Amino acid sequence: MGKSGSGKVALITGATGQDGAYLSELLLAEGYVVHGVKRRSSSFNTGRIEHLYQDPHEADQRFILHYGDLTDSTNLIRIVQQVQPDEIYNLAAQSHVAVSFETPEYTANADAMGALRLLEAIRILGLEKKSRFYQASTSELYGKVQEVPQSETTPFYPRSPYAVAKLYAYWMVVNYREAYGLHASNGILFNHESPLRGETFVTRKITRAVSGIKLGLQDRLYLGNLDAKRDWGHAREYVRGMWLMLQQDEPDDYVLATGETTTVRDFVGHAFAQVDIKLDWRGSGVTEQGVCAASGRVLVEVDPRYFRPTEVELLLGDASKAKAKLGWSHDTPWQALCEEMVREDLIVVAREQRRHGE
Ligand code: NDP
Ligand code: GDR
Repeated sequence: MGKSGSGKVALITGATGQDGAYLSELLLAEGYVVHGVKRRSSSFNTGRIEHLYQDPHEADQRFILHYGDLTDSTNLIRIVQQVQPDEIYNLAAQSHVAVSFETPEYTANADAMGALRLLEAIRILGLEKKSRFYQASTSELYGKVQEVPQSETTPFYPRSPYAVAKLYAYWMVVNYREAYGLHASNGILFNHESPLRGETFVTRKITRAVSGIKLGLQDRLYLGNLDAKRDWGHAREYVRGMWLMLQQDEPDDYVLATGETTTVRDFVGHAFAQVDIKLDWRGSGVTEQGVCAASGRVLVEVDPRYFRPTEVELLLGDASKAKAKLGWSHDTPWQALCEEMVREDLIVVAREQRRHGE
């Protein structure tokens, strides 16, 4: 596989996901040849990277997709062998915490064993000195609150099959670094969102619903735990941190976070305010409702089906290490992130409305 621009070749698993799309853009802009792994699916799953697509018949391709799956080790070994990557970003995962309670075994296979399969591929192919490795670790590792804010030294207490699977991957990365001298790093990333966020994560679910309600396509938004607190940043800024980790002389583990935490309820209120709807909150717990102050209409209702068997109540990250050692910073406060997501979803939902009307 040829080299151009920066002279580096990157392999991204999960290239079709939110972070994969932003990271692909960043690495292409940095002059990399980017290889992405995508899953076979019965419908198109490349919407987020359509703008990066290059006709495979073009000469000097810099963005190349391979079919693959984290549950298939022979496939992963073959791709790594073919690509000979300087950098591997393991972003692929069953990434939905609530879904992991429904599919714990699959989640372990993809999220825990998947990381191991890639680390082993590096070793089997003798690429320990060539291929640097980034693992998409998560603030979900902190789970039940042990310390606030959470940093690289805060003890882990995972609270979902997703988090337990990611805990295994985290320690495998540390172990392969220590045992075999791999340049392997964990990014312990707190929640990061964008207009490309999957539609079933809470921020995007909210901004889509606000747009649907504003445009008269949806009556009500049903949510689970409104008291949960998250440290929400912008995905575009977080993928830069992933890249910076692999540019360091030494591998290490880093928290990326904004240092501010917000309840789901406040995010909902701010999102509705963007379409000039002021919400009043009534009731509490399962009876809580968000009511339009002007019309008295109930727009938000709690539905216990969205509660999780075990919840992560509070995430608030301390990214001092990443700031000091990587020179990483974030610029987008959660309010601006929310505003951008509502703005984009008003466009997306109106387009869908026109398409359905045709
Ligand atoms: P997404 O859910 O948007 O993307 C996940 C990607 O993984 C998609 O490309 C998906 O493919 C792919 N994938 C899922 N299962 C498999 C599999 N078995 N084999 C191959 N590919 C698979 O996640 P994000 O982009 O938000 O997150 C990226 C990574 O970072 C994930 O590992 C996530 O767990 C982790 N993370 C995310 C945070 C966040 O706030 N966004 C915070 C901390 C960690 P398809 O498109 O076909 O579904
Ligand atoms: P999270 O993100 O679980 O933090 O994992 P999500 O947006 O799913 O939930 C955030 C919080 O909102 C509460 N919540 C709801 N969540 C969803 N999805 N749907 C609802 O209707 C709803 N109502 C309330 C949740 O209970 C939770 O407290 C994300 C993923 O990207 C992971 O892959 C990543 O590792 C972590 O962020 C950091």
